Amino acid sequence: MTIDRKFGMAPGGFESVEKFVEKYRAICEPDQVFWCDGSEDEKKFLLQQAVSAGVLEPLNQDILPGCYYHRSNPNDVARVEQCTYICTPSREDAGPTNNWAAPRDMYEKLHGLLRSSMRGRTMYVVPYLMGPPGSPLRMVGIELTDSIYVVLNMRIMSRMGRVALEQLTGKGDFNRGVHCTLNLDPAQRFICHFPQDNAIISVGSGYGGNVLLGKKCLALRIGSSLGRQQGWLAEHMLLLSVESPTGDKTYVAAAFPSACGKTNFSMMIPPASFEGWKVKTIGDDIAWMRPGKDGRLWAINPEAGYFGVAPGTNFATNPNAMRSIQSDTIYTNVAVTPNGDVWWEGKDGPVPENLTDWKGNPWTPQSLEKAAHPNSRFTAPMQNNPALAPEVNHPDGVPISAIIFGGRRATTMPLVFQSFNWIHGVYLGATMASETTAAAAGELGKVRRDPMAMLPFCGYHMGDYFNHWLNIRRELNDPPRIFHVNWFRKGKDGSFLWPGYGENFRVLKWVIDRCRGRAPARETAIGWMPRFNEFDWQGLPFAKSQWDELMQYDAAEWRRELLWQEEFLLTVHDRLPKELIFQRELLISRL
Ligand code: OXD
Ligand code: MN
Repeated sequence: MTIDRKFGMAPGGFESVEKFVEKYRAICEPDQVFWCDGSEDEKKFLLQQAVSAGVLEPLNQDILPGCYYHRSNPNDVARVEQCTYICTPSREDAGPTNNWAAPRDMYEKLHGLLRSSMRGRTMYVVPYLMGPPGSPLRMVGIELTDSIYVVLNMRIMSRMGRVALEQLTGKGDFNRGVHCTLNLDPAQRFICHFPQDNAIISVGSGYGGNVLLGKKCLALRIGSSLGRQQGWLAEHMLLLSVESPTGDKTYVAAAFPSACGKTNFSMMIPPASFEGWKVKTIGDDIAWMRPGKDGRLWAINPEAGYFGVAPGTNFATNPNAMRSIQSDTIYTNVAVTPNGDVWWEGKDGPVPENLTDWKGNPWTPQSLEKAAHPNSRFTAPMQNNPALAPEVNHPDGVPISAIIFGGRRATTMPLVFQSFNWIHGVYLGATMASETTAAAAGELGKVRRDPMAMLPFCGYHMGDYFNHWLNIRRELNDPPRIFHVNWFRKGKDGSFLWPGYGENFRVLKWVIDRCRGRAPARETAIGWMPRFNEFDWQGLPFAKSQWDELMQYDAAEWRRELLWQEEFLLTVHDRLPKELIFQRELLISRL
């Protein structure tokens, strides 16, 4: 059967889309080409196909209407940074923190792997739009893929189908993405970016972050590179709005590394004692930001769904996420109950007596392995989120008042402090560090430098990236204030000093009050900090001694921290802006 669907209309740039599809059809030789239009009928059809091919299993439709389950290959469960390449013409432009290959060599190798790779398979043509229609920052991508799982996830994560083609310009200005599962041999797994061609080729994986090309590949790696050329920022940041009881709204962006709570923070519900305060989600993972004509920094969420980490998500930690994943959600690598419900470590309620684990094996509470993979995920449409901000569809986005950087640090970093100014804030972002998580393959819990949470996602030289941040300041009359937070500091007994989750609203409120000139602070060597009695404690008994431990900056720890920051800064030294070297000197002298 050949399903060869075209669109009745011919939007601008459509010819070049056809040319691109034809080029890779000739290389990959699929049995059929399926053009996705994003319609409801098409969704029904694709779901049926996915179920009959065994790619998806329907979950219990009474409990989880429209929800499906997918199990990935156990060798393919996370992003693979070691297989991710930035293929710029010169190695220096990719910088020392990225893997690099010469574009010509990499195209040759990938086209070799792609040759005849889709025989007996379907090539899906997935047009997708990142950003609201009509936004000056919007981008169109075309992803060619042989994975129906990818198509159905892209349908949730982006504005997919006809709407994307309608946003094409006559210049054929779209991202060219090719994904082929191959045979999932890790030795033939390559996630490659060609920023100069606005192109991505991903082979040998079926895992989200490696294959949903709109997300990490386009929105961050290619996006950051285009942003540098065009004067905007593509960042690994959540976006939220905070509405006060008097109705004023403040917009905040926050960069935390993967699996460090961006989704939770973006969907936070303030503690009951903060009557009248509302937090609304704009995005949970990626922000595109540009200086507006008014001199403020304006941000959009390019995505349309959430690809969130399931373990630890429950009605106490993130009620809005739980409500978002009750329908029309694809679950990947969680555990399944005998009646077709889903389960993961840290879900509400008692641990079930019997489960099928993420590998498809029977599981009981006595089992030694985890039932759900630590990086198991849900893919849910943003419309499901009861706290979705209406501004998410505004083409111009929202004006940002505060940027928050944060890492997962058991020591050294206090709960919150504010930078003295933009350059100092860029220094805080540039020297950020965090413990590694299951979102990427590799050792867990190891502290590594992750500047602005962008280490795995910056599509060019990190030194140039810091410079770009400094240059953006020149376009802003009213720049966002910059803060650093750490929800994960531990006491001497190894337990967390801060309750986190909804209680993080107290920190968020201090941040907003600082931006609005409503909160005093104490100047310290590392930045502006709240005093115990300046923090809003209504409804939370919290000991002053614990606060002191949480907010302490220890001279010996900071000496170590400085040397370690230096080690990272040396790796990008050839392009490190001098402003950051001076910031380091100032910090040393203050300490
Ligand atoms: C993600 C990640 O999936 O950062 O968002 O790994
Ligand atoms: Mn992320």
